[in-house]
Amino acid sequence: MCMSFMPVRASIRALPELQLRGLKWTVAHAYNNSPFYRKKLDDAGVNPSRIRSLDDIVRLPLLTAQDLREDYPFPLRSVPFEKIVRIHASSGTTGKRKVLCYTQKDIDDWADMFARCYEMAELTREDRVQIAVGYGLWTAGVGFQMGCERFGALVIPVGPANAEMHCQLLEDMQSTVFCSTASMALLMVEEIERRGIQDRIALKKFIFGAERHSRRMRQRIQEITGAEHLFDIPGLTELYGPGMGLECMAHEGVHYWADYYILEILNPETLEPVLPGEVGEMVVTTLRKEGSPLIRYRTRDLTRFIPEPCRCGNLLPRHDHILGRSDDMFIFRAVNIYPGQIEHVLAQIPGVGSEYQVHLFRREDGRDIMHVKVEARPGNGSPDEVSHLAEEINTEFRRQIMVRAQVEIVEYNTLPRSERKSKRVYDHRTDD
Ligand code: DLL
Repeated sequence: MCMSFMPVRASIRALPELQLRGLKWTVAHAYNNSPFYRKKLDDAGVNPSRIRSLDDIVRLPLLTAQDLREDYPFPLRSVPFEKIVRIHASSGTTGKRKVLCYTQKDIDDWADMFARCYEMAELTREDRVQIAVGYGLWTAGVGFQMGCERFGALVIPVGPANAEMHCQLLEDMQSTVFCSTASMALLMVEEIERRGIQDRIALKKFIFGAERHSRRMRQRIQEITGAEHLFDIPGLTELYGPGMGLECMAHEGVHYWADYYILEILNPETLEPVLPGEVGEMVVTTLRKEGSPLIRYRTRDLTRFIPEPCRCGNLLPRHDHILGRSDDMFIFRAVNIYPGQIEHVLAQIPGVGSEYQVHLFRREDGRDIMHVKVEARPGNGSPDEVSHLAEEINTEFRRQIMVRAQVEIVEYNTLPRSERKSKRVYDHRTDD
């Protein structure tokens, strides 16, 4: 049996005390060791000695991705260089990368948190874990690997190699767990189906994250492989990397590691806490991170707390899947739309496949047009079926999102598949 990385009942009872200790430590550590944080806290008129209860967290100033970019190349660094053993960076589509520093203790804490993910997914040391996410500056590959080694299962560290190599290893190594981005999981199972090797592989579980996935994607993955469990895994570079929580065996949301970070959910406009169960932006404060601690970091990710006790029996608190990002929202004819709403509508319509794309155009007369390409499910291709499907999608868009779109049904497997994070919304309104 593996050693347990899960906190026991007594330590859950002591969680508020542990969080307060961690919060006080983090604020003092950042204030005393990072000129950036010292200035930020001084500007906000907060002295670390004023943090006396968990409620005092709201006095602390919020931190944004912009702050990290301005303090480039070592933002938030709160230890001398001799204590830093590694950096990671997010790819940063806009401007400078976000670079984060790790001490050896940070790396160990991250490995322990990730080992807890595998424990929660009920792996054993007999499991063989094929890792299909990128290694390097990105936190993904090394995160999945370290956690697996700490847990004690066998790692097959492939990275996002070609589907050929993955399929061969799935057969030869008889891998039981596949770890990837959500897009890569879909791409792989479609390849497994195309090759007809379902009976020659031993996959039982998928752990995927790095981007949102739809119910349809889950269905396809389970249909093709017969996998028993699929687990959504969240994480971000700023907060160690992947493995900051995991969807549980009851598949009702994500348990997160409240003994390593405090999660607040704020209304992104008023920046006030939302009511329990309401959707808002995830704001995180680390409790033990040395290299680049986070104090009230605005992640831009949207979710909600799930306040009820979980059926799976795990006592750690829960949030819902990440429902979108506050900066993913686009405005179409004065309606605010999140890609998640589009997915939600599509997921309700039988006959729709797992991929879609939204293209936004502006006509010469200034009117905006939304063109949605939707893949049909395999075998739903007759002209009658196609026109019926397009009509149904259009009706539901009008009813549920209150927009009128041009819907084009395309054949299954014609929209691009990605090994990394997929882009599904293309706004051409600002193209020249
Ligand atoms: O994507 C870390 C990761 C790698 C997580 C592999 C899980 C698996 P970044 O590149 O810094 O880190 O991107 C972080 O990706 O703020 C979310 O917007 C999004 N994201 C990550 N996991 C999920 C998920 C990695 N499970 C950003 N569901 C985050 C939805 C996710 N979005």
